[in-house]
Amino acid sequence: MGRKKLPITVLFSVVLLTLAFIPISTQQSASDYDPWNDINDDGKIDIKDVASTAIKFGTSGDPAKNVTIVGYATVTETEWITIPAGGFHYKYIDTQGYRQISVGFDGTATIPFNIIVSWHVSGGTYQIDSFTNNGRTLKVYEVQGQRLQIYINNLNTVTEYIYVDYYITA
Ligand SMILES: [Ca+2]
Repeated sequence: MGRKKLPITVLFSVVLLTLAFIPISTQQSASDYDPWNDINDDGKIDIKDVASTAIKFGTSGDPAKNVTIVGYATVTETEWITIPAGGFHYKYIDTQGYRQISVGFDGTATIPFNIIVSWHVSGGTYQIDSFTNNGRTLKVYEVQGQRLQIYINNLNTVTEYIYVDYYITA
């Protein structure tokens, strides 16, 4: 056995001895399950979690934990947009940290709305889609940028309205 492994072995032995002296009356454990102690996330605290901690004994660093939040992982929003004759509207949706976005367009105009969708990344923007909308159009995109940029052009000679709704998933 190398000198380096000795402190871990000693610590491991102490942990095993401690476990041996925990009252057996509770059968499984002296306290309730705590997911923060379940190092390998297999739903039970056992010797594998103890071993994993023992290996890291003596190390130090930033205690902030990288976690996945369950629930609240989606964003839903709807908006009525008014666009004057011959005008346009830019809509920006922040998608940083999300996986997928679904965008719905609801508008009826004599001449359909002209819509251009782009991703904004730190280096600039790049177009991913271009279509006309008259009625309901639903688009689904995998997140490939920090924000989705939607350009809507009203080609009519009167003010038109379009309803935009979106749903972002983590
Ligand atoms: Ca475990």
